[in-house]
Amino acid sequence: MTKAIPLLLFCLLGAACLSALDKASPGGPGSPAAPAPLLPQGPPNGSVELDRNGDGLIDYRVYYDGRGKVAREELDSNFSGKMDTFYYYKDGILQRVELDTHSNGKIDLVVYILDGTYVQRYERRDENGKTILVRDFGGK
Ligand SMILES: [Ca+2]
Repeated sequence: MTKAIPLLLFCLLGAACLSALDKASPGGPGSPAAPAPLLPQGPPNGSVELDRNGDGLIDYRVYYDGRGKVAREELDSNFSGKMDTFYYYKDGILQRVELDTHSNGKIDLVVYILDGTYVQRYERRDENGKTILVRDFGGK
């Protein structure tokens, strides 16, 4: 089970960010697949919403900080009508990803990102929000 989680994580992050990675390739060839904001710049202290599949429901929302850099993104990765993936940025650099992998409205996977690219640590949570697994890859 422990070995399956990184693959699951990779699939989730990868699926959620495929369109962003098509447009941007941070670090160039050979670098790990890094989530990138769909819309990295926007109105200072503003937000933008998208209906990516045209079903009339917002499935992507991005909030910007006072300098117009992305501060937070929300994504409905499976178009269920509920946001299930949340990206948190500082100075436009990805710091943390929170996922509701069971689509039940509860965060069950938290991933801490190093240098905007590498998975530094992740935590698995049960349905009560209790941390049941921690994997720390070190760094800084
Ligand atoms: Ca939609």
